Amino acid sequence: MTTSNPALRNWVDEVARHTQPERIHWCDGSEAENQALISAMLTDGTLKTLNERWPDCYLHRSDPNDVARVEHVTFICTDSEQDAGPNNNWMAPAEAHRLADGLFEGCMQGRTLYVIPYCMGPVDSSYSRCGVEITDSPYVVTNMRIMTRMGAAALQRIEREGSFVKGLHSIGDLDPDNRYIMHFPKELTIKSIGSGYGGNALLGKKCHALRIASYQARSEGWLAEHMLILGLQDPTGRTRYIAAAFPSQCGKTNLAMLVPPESQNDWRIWTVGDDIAWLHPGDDGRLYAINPESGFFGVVPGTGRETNKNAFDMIHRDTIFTNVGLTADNEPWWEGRGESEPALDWRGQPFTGGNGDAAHPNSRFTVSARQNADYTPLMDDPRGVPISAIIFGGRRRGLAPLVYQARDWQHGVLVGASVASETTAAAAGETGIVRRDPMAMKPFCGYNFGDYWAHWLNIGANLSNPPSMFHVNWFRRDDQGRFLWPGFGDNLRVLAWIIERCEGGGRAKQTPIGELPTLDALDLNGLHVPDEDLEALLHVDVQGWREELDAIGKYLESYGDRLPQELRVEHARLTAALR
Ligand code: OXD
Ligand code: MN
Repeated sequence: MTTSNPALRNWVDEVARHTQPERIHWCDGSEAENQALISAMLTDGTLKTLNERWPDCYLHRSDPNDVARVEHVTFICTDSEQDAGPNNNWMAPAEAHRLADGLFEGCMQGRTLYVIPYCMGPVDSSYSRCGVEITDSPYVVTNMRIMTRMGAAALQRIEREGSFVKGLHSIGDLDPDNRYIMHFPKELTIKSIGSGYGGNALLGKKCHALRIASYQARSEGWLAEHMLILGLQDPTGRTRYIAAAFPSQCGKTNLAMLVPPESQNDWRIWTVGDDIAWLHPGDDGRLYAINPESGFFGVVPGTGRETNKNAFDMIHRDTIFTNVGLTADNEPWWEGRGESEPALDWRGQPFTGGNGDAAHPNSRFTVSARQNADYTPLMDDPRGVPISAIIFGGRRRGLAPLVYQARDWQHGVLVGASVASETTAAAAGETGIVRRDPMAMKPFCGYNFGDYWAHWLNIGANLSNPPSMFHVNWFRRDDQGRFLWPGFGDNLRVLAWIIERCEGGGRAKQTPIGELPTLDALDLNGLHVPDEDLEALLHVDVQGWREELDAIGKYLESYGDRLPQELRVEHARLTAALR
């Protein structure tokens, strides 16, 4: 296979001359190709089979130094440093190319160079965008086949349209000192070397669908966001769609495939996406969302029958597990699986219980979205789904109440820009540190946050029927560290209130930070939450918020003259309300 697109042909030739692979393989995305790759990986040990109760499931163990995204060596290479902003690491494009080209030189000797044409979003959607990833990792190919629309149909679209994002990836020598994830937004180019980990290596995902796409979306009038998309069907059968931005490992996948509690079983959730949303203004003044992905690259630990039954069930067949433990009878094992015992840890060492986690805290499953019991064909609808509510949230043990509503879009943008959350194992570095993570996009925005907030404000100003905006926090704890809210399926109760609010109903009280449910507003039928817990969850600690507002103000001002004036006004308004 090759291509009629000269730009693509020339680029592949040029990369091949530079990286010197032993052979070149153009991926068609077929089942036969997938099977051939899997058997080769089983032979060389890249993949291991699991027992017969896990049909077509495989275990991959990555290099122990290569298990998460690496934000400190992720660069946005715009001409001016200001355009990348204080939210990004920046390198001048020429210097970044020089550095990357040095590392890529000859790096594929003895390896196969795979050419992966892919489409982010339904192949027939005008909102979708195509890319081509060149990689020397067959593990990346099999993952990209699940996570994107990969192969012949994508290539045909590229040949029709002529444009595509160029992503060059090599696992290199896996030396952390030679690891770089570089983005050249103006050139629609990505160069990633030295890591085989999903977020660094499956270039369609974070690199293309968020960092490059957010940059493109700014000039084209749309938004590329780190958001799940779900449909909430009420007992009358009507479905409304919600997009929600939470940082990595804050429960996007769980919320997107939530199982309603027994007392609420006349409600239903439909999963449109669990990680990324591309949002476009529609002709009717509403915002429409597509999920550019076609699979889930989810966090395994904590996935259990009780916490996320849909995910638990869907990962029992046709799933690639990365860095989980193994039981003595060759089943994947992870903390929260709730059954049997690990014999080996994620490194393949005997697990004694004293040596930390059996599954790495950032171990992952890769699985097709169609295996989810809450799959909806709307996921493949080229028009996307109309969004009624946008939710922001983070992992905060204190301060942020269970839920509150922003007054309007402009206030909502400030709420989104102020999101703070405790760091998690999805990125290398210390966990549990509270940091600002505006719109959950800190690691993923491909340009200056100041310009990004201005773009958000613009988008809202041009919507005649914008979504309502909310903030949630499922992670409130008391002084002893006990969670105040059960979370998981019971989060439906909060979503139901949110939808009521969007429709002009729902009991709410005005507070300086926004509107909160009154104590009797959430449907708590079938759930026991002690009164004092509910009061704490729905309490606004005015003194604490004054301090928070000070910190938010300092953070926003670090964007200097790129900070939109509207956010200063909004911040001043909130500060006055708290006085
Ligand atoms: C992810 C992440 O993998 O956010 O989705 O790290
Ligand atoms: Mn994510």
